[in-house]
Amino acid sequence: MSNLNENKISFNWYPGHMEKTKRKIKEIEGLIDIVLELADARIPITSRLNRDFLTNKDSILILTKYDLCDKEKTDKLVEELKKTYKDVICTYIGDKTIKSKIKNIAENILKEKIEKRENKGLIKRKIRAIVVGIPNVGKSTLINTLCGKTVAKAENRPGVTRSLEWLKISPDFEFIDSPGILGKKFSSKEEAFRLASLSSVNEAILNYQDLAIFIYEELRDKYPNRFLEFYKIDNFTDFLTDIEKIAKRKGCLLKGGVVDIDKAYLLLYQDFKNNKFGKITLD
Ligand SMILES: Nc1nc2c(ncn2[C@@H]2O[C@H](COP(=O)(O)OP(=O)(O)OP(=O)(O)O)[C@@H](O)[C@H]2O)c(=O)[nH]1
Ligand SMILES: [Mg+2]
Repeated sequence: MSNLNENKISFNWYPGHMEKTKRKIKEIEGLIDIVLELADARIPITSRLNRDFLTNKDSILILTKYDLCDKEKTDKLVEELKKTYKDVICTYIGDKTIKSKIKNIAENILKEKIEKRENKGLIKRKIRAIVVGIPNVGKSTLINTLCGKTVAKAENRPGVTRSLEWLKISPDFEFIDSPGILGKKFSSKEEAFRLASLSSVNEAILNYQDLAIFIYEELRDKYPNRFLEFYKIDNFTDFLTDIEKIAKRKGCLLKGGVVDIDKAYLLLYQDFKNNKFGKITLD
């Protein structure tokens, strides 16, 4: 049974710049050869864009943060996703093969188009690739890797990239970096909380109690031993009992030794966000 209060999870985060981004992408759609859609390897299904733009373009799905995921689970989902995309690849920071992989796949997909241009006697031009995905998934980081130097600002919070940016440093590609996009509405509370727990939703709108309940339940159901071992708890009782135990163990206390429950909620979220429970896949 879930402790989550359905009435409290009404948050939606859809700032104006997301709508603007979609509009701007539609305006330049004709210039784009290929879409690199990024999703988080820990939530490969939930973190995909439900796109109503760039629908006629060839797309490669690139799962980032593969270093943080539960590979056995994610690899199974990759096989499923291959039915929907031209190709699906996984990557991580420091992946030395990603550059050649993307180049080969893109050239292969665009072979006919490139040959047509050559046959018309047009000069060879770089492949124009747009990188899209939810906030904080690693779009700017990937572009920096592919360009071999820092050309785009990347930080661990959503909403770092604010506008479409053409980056022309790579010898083979012109990349367009784009601000993160989410759907107008989350389709379920699980979707909303999975995205929020992995830092794709602005922290300012989060209710840490709800988030802590969600994380507690996900770990209890999917990775119970890791949770128990990390907080040195013998077994699961219920959320309130267990969060109080954590609060006491971790010194989340107010004056007079009273449990600081809000601090404990925040601690659980931060431990989760900082990958303290090992490699996980929630989808
Ligand atoms: N562990 C790990 N961290 C990653 C990976 N890719 C990106 N990151 C981190 O994720 C955070 C967000 O990266 P960005 O490249 O800024 O993400 P973005 O999609 O451009 O984000 P917005 O512009 O805010 O939408 C940064 O702290 C990166 O270092 C990865 O493969 N593995
Ligand atoms: Mg960015």
